[in-house]
Amino acid sequence: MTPVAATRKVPTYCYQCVAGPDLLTVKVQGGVATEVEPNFCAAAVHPGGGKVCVKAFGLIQKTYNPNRVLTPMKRTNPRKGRKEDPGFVPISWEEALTLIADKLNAIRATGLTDESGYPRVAASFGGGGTPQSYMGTFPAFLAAWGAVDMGLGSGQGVKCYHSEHLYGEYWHRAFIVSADTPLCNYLISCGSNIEASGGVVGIWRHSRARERGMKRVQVEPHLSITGACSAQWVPLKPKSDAAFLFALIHVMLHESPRGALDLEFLGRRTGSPYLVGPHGYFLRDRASRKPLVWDTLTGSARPHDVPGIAEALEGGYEVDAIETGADGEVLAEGLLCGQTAFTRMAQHMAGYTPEWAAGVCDIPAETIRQVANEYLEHACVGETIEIDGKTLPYRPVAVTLGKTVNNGWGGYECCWARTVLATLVGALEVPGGTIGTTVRLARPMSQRLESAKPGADGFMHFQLNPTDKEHWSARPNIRNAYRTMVPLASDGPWSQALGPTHFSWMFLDATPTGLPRVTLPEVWFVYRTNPAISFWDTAAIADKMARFPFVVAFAYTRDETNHFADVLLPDAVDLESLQLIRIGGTKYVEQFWDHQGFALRQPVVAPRGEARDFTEVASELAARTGLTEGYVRAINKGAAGVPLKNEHADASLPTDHLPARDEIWDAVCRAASAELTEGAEQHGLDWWKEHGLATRPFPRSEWYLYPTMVERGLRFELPYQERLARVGVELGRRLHENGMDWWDEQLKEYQALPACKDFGAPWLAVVEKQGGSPAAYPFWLITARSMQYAWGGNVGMQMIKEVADNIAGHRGVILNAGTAAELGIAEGDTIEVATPEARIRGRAVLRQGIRPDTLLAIGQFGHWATPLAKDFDVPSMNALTPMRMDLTDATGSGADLVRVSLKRVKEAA
Ligand SMILES: Nc1nc2c(c(=O)[nH]1)N[C@H]1C(S)=C(S)[C@@H](COP(=O)(O)OP(=O)(O)OC[C@H]3O[C@@H](n4cnc5c(=O)[nH]c(N)nc54)[C@H](O)[C@@H]3O)O[C@H]1N2
Ligand SMILES: Nc1nc2c(c(=O)[nH]1)N[C@H]1C(S)=C(S)[C@@H](COP(=O)(O)OP(=O)(O)OC[C@H]3O[C@@H](n4cnc5c(=O)[nH]c(N)nc54)[C@H](O)[C@@H]3O)O[C@H]1N2
Ligand code: SF4
Ligand SMILES: [Mo]
Repeated sequence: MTPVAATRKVPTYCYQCVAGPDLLTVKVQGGVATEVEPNFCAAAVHPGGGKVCVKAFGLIQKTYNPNRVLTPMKRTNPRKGRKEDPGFVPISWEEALTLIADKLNAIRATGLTDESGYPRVAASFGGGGTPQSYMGTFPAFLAAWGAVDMGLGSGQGVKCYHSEHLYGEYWHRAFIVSADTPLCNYLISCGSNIEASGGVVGIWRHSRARERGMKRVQVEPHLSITGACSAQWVPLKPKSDAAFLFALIHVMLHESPRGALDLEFLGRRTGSPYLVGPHGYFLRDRASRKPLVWDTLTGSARPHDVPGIAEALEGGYEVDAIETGADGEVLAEGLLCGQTAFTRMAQHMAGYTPEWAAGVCDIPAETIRQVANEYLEHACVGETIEIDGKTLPYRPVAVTLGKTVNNGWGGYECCWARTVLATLVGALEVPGGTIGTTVRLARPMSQRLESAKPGADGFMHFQLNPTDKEHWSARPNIRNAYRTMVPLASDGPWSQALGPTHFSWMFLDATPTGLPRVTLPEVWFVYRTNPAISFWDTAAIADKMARFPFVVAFAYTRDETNHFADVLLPDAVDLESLQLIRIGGTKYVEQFWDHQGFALRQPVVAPRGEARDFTEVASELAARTGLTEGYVRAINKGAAGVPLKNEHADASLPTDHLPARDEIWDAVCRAASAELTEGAEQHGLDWWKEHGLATRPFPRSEWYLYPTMVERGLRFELPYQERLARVGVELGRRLHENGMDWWDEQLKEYQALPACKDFGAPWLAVVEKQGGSPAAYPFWLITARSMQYAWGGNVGMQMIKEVADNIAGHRGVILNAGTAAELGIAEGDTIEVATPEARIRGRAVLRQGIRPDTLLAIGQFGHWATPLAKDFDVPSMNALTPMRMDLTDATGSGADLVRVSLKRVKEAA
């Protein structure tokens, strides 16, 4: 018996899904973790009351999972393949690290990049950046190493919130867009499944808002858990959200009085009054080249930033101006006819009536009008609210988009429409409205508002990848060619993972004209990602992995990706290792705090077996590759999350020797304390271990970008995308100059005012290209989150499965009960869902709450190597979704849906 005195409660954090981090305490008895509890001490500062979700309660089982990899292993079977047994045998850390260091040192001797110019070392991390909160100082090792290809993707990015990431950040510093839920009264949620995906904080905020009377309208083909607890469900056809949103704009522009809109916001805070010339570009002042507006006070055209003008929002004017297009070409000069961008938009939207949309998205025109009018009625145009002593606009209406709406064809149009809907009533970045969470492409990354720096034409600066002749990058730095192909992906630390990451896989066998031949990385590090399950066309991905010469996988259990590894390294998992991270401020999914600071993850229990802390592994690799100095320098510069030297303290580590793990984190802790308290405190690791977190207030007014825009005299770059139209023409020229015509369909997406199309059509066309007849594949197969699972990251835990299996839909493929009756399918029957190229089988789960033409495969299952999960017998849509150029949009993303056939193959037992 363990004496009661040996019971401790240890504070730590959970960041198993992107909706975190959240805070918990773990009860430890006699050195064994026995219970997870909320961190009640953090209840006052954490926006979810210091609570965690069921996934965090799974951490105890995660630690003691009998299927963990607990020693380093090496492959003994040189043949790699899904059907090949890797023949992993335990080896010592010494042997494992020597194997890896030998490969790395050989690379350093030959050169970091290969004959194509691509890094010989690649590294892939999964789930939306969450691994970074678990991998200690590994980023410092990568920084010391030099060129690394971090763009061999899994499902994150291109299957995720991709258009939102790129456009959201471009327009309003919103890597993720959220409603200002605590104040919002009317929310249109297009496939944002927040009750499953929003984490503790999101769910808490939404439940309070609904209790308060916020009306949430859930627009999606299947009645998700979020739809089920919304006021209204609008079951539209998959991939038709743009039509729905365009029709909402139409109603507001063409069926509502102008006075219902926020004319002042449009005129002052957006590019709406800018005059657009005959060629579609802004009309500019001949001398200063600034865009012109029509000043109603003087009755003349004036540059947009002249003080004291009153911009005309609508109309056409003849003005003396210059119109310049791509590559600085002068298209027209002299007396030119210009119309305001707003007028252009109004004309552009004239045809997108609710009746037109009804035919596309299968929602009655009257429902569309009802939603548009309710949105306007709730917008409170003209009202203000006081926050932190500042008077701000109050616009309690918002639109949010979920993952399939957000990426692939139609993603741009949906993001544009959503953001225009906010600007029409002045609800962008103001209390109650549509707001951003954080930045990942703009800098500085830790200060969202600070990143809103003045740029050209009165808009915010955004570092687009250059498209001019001199600076366009003809030679990509990594295999997915984000710098060459995707101006909006920018070129920061996150850009590689936000490029078209499927290209790295697709182009291995056939690199299209103009790009250097895509090569296999010589060493590939993988951690907390499982592309063989989470990406598209998973069978082909697995085959390609089998050709990688040397794969080092940090392994928690065996899985479908580390099945192809050469070396498995057991990392000390969540409750066994050490790291300090930033918490609070504003962060996705709905983490909006009134505090900010740091939290520590600490070894609650000793690592099991030979599992090692990531920081120790990173230090060893640095030492064995002769990179100690650069590694420590990177840590000093902030690669462990906090620069060790700031204006208040200097906790820098000497670079002449390798510091021990605790020495590193002690320094990080002291720098963090100093930063937080402006030098008043410099608590070390022991203090943080005891307290777990420290915060200081974060002003709520900083949730909103609007005050910064006003302060800096900036306008939101909406509705008219003049810059992007120009960039598209330039990119097209550069590509064509290099014989690259395979991006022409994507180039059409660069439009100043996007046209709405049938965005489902490309998927139907693919059926034909695969040799099928569209009529034989009448169903859409879509996917949705499960609240209990974090992607496929915790599928190996019996306790999580037990909870999830009590929630409808987890055991098979969901289909409409009426459809099932027509096809003679009963609950539990084995069904086959197929494309012309692949098929999956699973149990039929019958529901009323799904469109008759839609099937749903929840989560990402279909595992064949992960212990426990491989026996679930639940299929994955990823075996059916192809990876193709014609399903890739201009930002380089695709979407998680596919056209399929359906038949019964076996009666339920
Ligand atoms: N069908 C379908 N596919 C999807 C999606 C979908 O909705 N449906 N969503 C897509 C999206 S949006 C995303 S972001 C991606 C996410 O996809 P990925 O980032 O690839 O995530 P996972 O599949 O969860 O892979 C995580 C892996 O890490 C392992 N792991 C868990 N904990 C630890 C640990 O402590 N240490 C180590 N070493 N390994 C650990 C798990 O065993 C698992 O193999 O998936 C995409 N794929
Ligand atoms: N518990 C948990 N939370 C998570 C994650 C997790 O794995 N587990 N993953 C995190 C990550 S990386 C992400 S990207 C987010 C994803 O967060 P969400 O986007 O909120 O999540 P999903 O449930 O995948 O979104 C799918 C919803 O979109 C609907 N849908 C599918 N196709 C369409 C369409 O064409 N139009 C419309 N309107 N709706 C459609 C589906 O019916 C479903 O309800 O969740 C994050 N939070
Ligand atoms: S919502 Fe995500 S980060 Fe928060 S406790 Fe649950 S799994 Fe952990
Ligand atoms: Mo994601």
